Amino acid sequence: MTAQRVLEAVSAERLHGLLDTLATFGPGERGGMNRQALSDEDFQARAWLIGKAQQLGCQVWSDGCANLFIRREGREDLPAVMTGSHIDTQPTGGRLDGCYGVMAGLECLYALEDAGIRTRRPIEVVVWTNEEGSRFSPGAMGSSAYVEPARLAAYRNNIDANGISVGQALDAHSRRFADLPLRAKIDAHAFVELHIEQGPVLEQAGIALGVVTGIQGVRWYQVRCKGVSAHAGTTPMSMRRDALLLAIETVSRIDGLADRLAGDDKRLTFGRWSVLPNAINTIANEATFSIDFRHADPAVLAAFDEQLAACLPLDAELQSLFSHAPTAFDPAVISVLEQACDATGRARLPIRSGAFHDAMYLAGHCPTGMLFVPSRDGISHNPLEFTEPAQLETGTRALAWGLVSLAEQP
Ligand code: HGY
Ligand code: MN
Ligand code: MN
Repeated sequence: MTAQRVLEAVSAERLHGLLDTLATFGPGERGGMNRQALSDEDFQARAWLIGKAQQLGCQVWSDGCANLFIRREGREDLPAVMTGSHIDTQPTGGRLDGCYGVMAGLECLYALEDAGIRTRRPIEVVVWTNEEGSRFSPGAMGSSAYVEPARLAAYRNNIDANGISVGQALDAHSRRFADLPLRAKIDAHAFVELHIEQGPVLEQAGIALGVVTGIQGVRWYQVRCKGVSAHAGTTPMSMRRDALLLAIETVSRIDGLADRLAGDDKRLTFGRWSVLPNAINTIANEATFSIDFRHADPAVLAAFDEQLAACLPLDAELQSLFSHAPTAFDPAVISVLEQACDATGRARLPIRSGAFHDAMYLAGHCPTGMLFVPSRDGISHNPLEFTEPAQLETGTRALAWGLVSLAEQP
């Protein structure tokens, strides 16, 4: 069967070579990655990837949000089967988050060439811009702008920590890749994203493949607590308004709210802080922190939204940075991906994603599904992020089978 031939044409050596080369662009500390969205390192990685794709005979497009579409034509001009993920990383990220899904997709195109197979439908490998949201908010920016282009205008005004706007970074991308044709949103037959689990479930179950049922919802906020800067040595405690102490008390109240609403399912993170003036001997007049809250139940997310403000000091500033509802993937795509896992001969497990992915937006555009491979010790967003090479190969083989099966559908 065609899908099986492509599965067997996947080359482990070529896959790991692609991952190793991609990892040379934007190396971070301790063997990890720091390839921020639309940075020079991101542009270098994109230039390399575009060159590989064009050598493979693929056409490459971009769009207003610098998403990259690597297209291998089919026998018929039908809506494509799309796969892909992101290549921007966390500041102290790993080599696989996002990158694995893009490289595995490219490897599937190589395997199709080696197998001499032209699928009925075109197949596209996509690089979605700024999925991590660590340089620019919101996360999953490229995929969200793709499915709803009207979002892009507002995104272009968002700025990074150095005051550079998304618009400036996107315009730099347009200049750097001026000869890439631009393409607006088109119909797609299906979208499949292969990704590392980034959690402990598959490893603890001893199972090599996850068929993802959906993604929990996410809320990102920023809170700014205000105080009065004053001398650390002379100001009696009773006369202080220390913004950082206010923030710490506020964090404790938000933690209590999340405990009440989510119990053991709580996923609450205060990951990004800034304290001003950030001087040893001056009382902070401003303490700003981020909130990342996740849950699978829309009612819990709504309750968090409603009750959050009551946790804050009256003069605190609260800003919503990003929000996405829980996502359920398409049953027909899930069924194909289950068969794809079975074609590898390895066990599979249904699993809900704790992390968000570009697939959460594509699910609103076309039938969508995801595949997971295990993460060692459940670690991700950390240079220690690791998946056994054989598991990366198995995931790629399942992806190949699934893509070809979908691309042969009428
Ligand atoms: O934050 C997330 O869930 C994703 O890994 N960017
Ligand atoms: Mn990711
Ligand atoms: Mn990530």
